[in-house]
Amino acid sequence: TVTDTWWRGAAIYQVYPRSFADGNGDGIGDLAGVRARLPYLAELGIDAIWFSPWYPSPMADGGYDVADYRDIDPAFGTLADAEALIAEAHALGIRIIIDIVPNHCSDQHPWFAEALRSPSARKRFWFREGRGDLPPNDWQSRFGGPAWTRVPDGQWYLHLYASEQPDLNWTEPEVHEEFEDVLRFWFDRGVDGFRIDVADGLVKDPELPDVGGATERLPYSDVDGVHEIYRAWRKIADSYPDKRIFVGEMWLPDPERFALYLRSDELHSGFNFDFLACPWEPERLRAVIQSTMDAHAPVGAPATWVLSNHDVTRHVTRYGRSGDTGFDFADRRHGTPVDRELGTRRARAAALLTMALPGGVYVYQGEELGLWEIEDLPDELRQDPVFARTKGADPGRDGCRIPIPWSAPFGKSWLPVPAEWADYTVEEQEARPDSMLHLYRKALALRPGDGGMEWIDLGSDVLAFRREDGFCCVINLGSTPIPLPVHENVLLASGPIEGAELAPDTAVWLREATA
Ligand code: TEU
Ligand code: CA
Repeated sequence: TVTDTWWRGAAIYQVYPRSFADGNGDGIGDLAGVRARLPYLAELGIDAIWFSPWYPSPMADGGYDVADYRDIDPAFGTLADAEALIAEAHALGIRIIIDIVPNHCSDQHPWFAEALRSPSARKRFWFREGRGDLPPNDWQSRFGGPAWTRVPDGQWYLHLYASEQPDLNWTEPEVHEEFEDVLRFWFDRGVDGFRIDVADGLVKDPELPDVGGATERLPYSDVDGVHEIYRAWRKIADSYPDKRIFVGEMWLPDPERFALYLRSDELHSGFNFDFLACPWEPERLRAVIQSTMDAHAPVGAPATWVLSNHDVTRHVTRYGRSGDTGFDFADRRHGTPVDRELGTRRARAAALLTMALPGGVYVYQGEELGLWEIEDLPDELRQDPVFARTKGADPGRDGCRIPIPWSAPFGKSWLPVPAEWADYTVEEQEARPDSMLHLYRKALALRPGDGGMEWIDLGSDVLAFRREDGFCCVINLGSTPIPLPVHENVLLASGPIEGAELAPDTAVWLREATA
């Protein structure tokens, strides 16, 4: 059913197209593969799919280097395939959100090709003279190395990511017009919303000042003028029937600055990445949940909860690391041992935690199968530019982008599927009632709506809260079992319930008996 508020409590499933499902057996996921799996996603119980970029791309950054914003990469299919997919998803009650990448484009985009040919056509990008033989300023690429690359005639261009991803210059009206037109292009084709890549980064301080040692309020992140862009975009979304939405990707340290993007005339929601950096500790988790709720409440936007995505170490692995300190981008490097059984137990509990909280929840493909980070990929197979730009110091993000194991044996694929995943296939998990897949299905079916929450105090090692209609979630984060309140009915548990006790690293959903 179409409602105006569908997005507020939505469960949104992230498809990374290259790695989801391969319809034609060439080793690369594609739209035909997704269409064949729509019934799987409908049965899983999600409300929408977010597609990582599906546009024509040389794939220097897995499609986040877009060469044409109005078409589909031939490896994935055609525009007609996308239109059919949108229609089929809608028929199953699933909405479609697509990625838009407005901070930069591919160096193969016609605009950049033109800029390289003629210095007079460079104003859509950030071209500057260097300082002698040095780049124009000290900015570093988020993938490692300098954020500037020199072209043959001696000028330098800015790229906050790979050198194949030149940053667009949003002081140019033409850039605004182009992206507004791209929004309409896809809204006209039935897309329900956009995930905005690097949403905080579009506007730069035009002075391009050195950052020195600064780590906050950088001249290329969260610069005030960016809000004007989203006010214009919101008007476009609101001009369409049925509710069309934006979710912004903003990695900002300050929850109040983050909330500014969620004002009622800007974005509908934003990714809350706090869980990615939060270790599995009751005090820290409680604080993260509370600060998220506190930041969202004044702007009236729903919170969102994210455990994994295509950029970070999968959370089974994070939660299984000895001495888990939460993810940072160095996490991939520290290589401490992983207790996968522990990580899986916690991932099961974390699923019940995030799905019990008010607001929206994101499920990254494969998290419903309990997949973990593949850390031992041979270097020659690694494709993420992070690996090359850091000269291997950071292995990059390929380990969370391994294709989904639908059934064994596995065919060829652009990254190899480990043999061990034969025990974690969709087919295998369908047949096993205690599998992660069945836990996700039950949880998505039973999760509460988008009302408020109220903490219940069951001691410092326990996170417990109440939602509407007597729904409660209790998680034991301590190292010893805790008694379960006996008068309550168990709706779902992340692990076996022995007698009336909740084991460590286990979550339970209960319905309070009404007095
Ligand atoms: O990511 C934005 C971002 O800055 C980080 O998540 C980045 O991936 C990390 O610093 C690398 O270690 C978005 C996309 O999610 C990511 O996949 C793209 O690579 C990036 O933008 C550029 O488009
Ligand atoms: Ca294919």
